[in-house]
Amino acid sequence: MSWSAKLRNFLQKLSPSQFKLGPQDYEMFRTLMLEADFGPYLTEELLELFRQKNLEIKNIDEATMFLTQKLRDSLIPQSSLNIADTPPSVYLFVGVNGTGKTTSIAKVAHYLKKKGKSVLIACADTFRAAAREQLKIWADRLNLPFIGYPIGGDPAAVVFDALEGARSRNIEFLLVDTAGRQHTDTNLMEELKKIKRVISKKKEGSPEETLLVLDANAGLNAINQARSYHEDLGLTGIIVTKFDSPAKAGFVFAIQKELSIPVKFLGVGEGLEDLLEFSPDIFLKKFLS
Ligand SMILES: Nc1nc2c(ncn2[C@@H]2O[C@H](COP(=O)(O)OP(=O)(O)OP(=O)(O)O)[C@@H](O)[C@H]2O)c(=O)[nH]1
Ligand SMILES: [Mg+2]
Repeated sequence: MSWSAKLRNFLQKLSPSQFKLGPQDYEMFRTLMLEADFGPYLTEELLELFRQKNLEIKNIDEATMFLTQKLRDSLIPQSSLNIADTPPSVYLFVGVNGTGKTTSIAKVAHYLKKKGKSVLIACADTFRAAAREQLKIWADRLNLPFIGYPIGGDPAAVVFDALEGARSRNIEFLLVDTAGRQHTDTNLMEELKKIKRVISKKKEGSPEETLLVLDANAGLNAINQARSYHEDLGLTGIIVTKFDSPAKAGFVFAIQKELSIPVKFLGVGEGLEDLLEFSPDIFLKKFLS
């Protein structure tokens, strides 16, 4: 059952003529919101708002409208990609294993290419041969240049060379794939910090985007991932993948509330075209469907 259906179900139990929530109702309400992965902060804020508004809300439709508006207000509006004054703009894709980084790189490359931009794809995942192969296949399909090192190579060195390559060929966008890693793995997070440092040292102000890729199915753990990655790397944006699955990615509300990181794209499938620019309306529509 969708969250909004559950919400409606719950509200319907209340007497329509005397629309007023008691302490027990608030507890049920709290559970409902935590179930939607809103996280404790937003949940308490919404409850408080509802409490203040309680007497003014006369029926279920009004209650639903009130909540929908509050949810919309808590989302950061559409935010475009950061572009470097001097090309290339460097976009670093990071995240835990299997969230959809490599696929998202292919989609973003396709998105930029359609806008007539030149793109270089670099593989800074030197752990798995398959990772390099996977990205290379996408680059070939897109007919875009690719740079990758053999297994065991230094991922920071790939980035160094890729930046040189992009500059010498006047390429506007450099998209860098990285190996998946748990936010709790200190050594691997240090490696990512190093990759980022190498980029910043070689090109001031870069990377223009450090994008955390989050799986819509991650639940509240997504908030921990975002918090840790943001602390270590300073994120500029989030891509929520697998938004085509039944998962509603309610954690987006919590992340935006706590960390104020914009969501730049939604991944809605495995194909190149399955990428949507984020907008609160699109997100809410699916969320409330
Ligand atoms: N349905 C759906 N599947 C997706 C989406 N994005 C990625 N996938 C699938 O998720 C799986 C993992 O995607 P990858 O792009 O390989 O993930 P990754 O983050 O690069 O994985 P690692 O490099 O191993 O950490 C693949 O089967 C993708 O096709 C999406 O938006 N929707
Ligand atoms: Mg990958």
